[in-house]
Amino acid sequence: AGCGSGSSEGAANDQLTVGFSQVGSESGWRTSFTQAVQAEARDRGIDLKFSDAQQKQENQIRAVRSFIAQGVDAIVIAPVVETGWKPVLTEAKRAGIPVVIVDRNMALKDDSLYLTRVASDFVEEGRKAGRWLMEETGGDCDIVELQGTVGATAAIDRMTGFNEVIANYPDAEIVMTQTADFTRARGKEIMETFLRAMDPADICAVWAHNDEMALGAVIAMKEAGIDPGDDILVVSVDAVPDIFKAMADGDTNATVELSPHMGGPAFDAIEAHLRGESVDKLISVNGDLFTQETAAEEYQKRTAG
Ligand code: GYE
Repeated sequence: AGCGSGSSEGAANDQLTVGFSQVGSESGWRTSFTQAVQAEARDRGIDLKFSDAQQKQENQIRAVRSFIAQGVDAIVIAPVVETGWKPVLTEAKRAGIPVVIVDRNMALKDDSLYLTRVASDFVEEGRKAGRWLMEETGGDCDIVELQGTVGATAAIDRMTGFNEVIANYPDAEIVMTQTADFTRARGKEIMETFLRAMDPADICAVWAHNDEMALGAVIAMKEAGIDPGDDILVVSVDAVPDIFKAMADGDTNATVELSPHMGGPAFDAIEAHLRGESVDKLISVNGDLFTQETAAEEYQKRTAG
């Protein structure tokens, strides 16, 4: 609303301004998520103030304070890590600005500090990856793990879900684990250190908390003369287009989808709240596991147009 000379004062005043503090651009999934939120805002005529935190919480806190100072109508935060949010959310609350948490979570005792959270069940994503791997290997598998960002819900919970499943299999074990910060470059580096630290023939699978790190690990394995997807299985989370290409090529084996379309539900909640309606405290999105079987077809679908 509110464009052109014919627009009434009312229409211009109606336009919502929303501040969005995003984690960064560490992964393909993150980029899709940013683009999806921006497209959704555009479709609704929302004025979106976008801020990229480059994976640093202090940048996010600064951005949120600046949104408060600008008097935005609402703030959407995709937090880097879980802890440390209470002070700035209290400031937003005092200013009467609703906050929606998207994607990763915040550790908050007081749920009046936010309006709602839009997220997937990261524990379940970890379980799905674990179940697939246990089925594939008959529960006999020495696993190396590439963890996401330390302190981030997506890393903590995916690890929890996966470990919960493999705990039921005495011959399945995480033999090495390290954070690679959700990036491809770090995924490659850490995989290289794993391959140096043990005999690659003893590694059954790579479990990566996101596709991006899995893709980095694939490069490391190829450079070491290993056939990823075959000599060493690879399972990850996100379902970005690149991983479907890798699966179609036989380089990785399975991924759990995480929808990047969380902007719509977040804006719905903000709009409902501003109309005076009540909003649920959690809005869930869910995804399935995909394998090589449908990868070529999925890749086509997801990259067409
Ligand atoms: O899986 C990863 C991104 O928080 C769920 O962050 C998100 C994760 C996602 O960098 O690719």
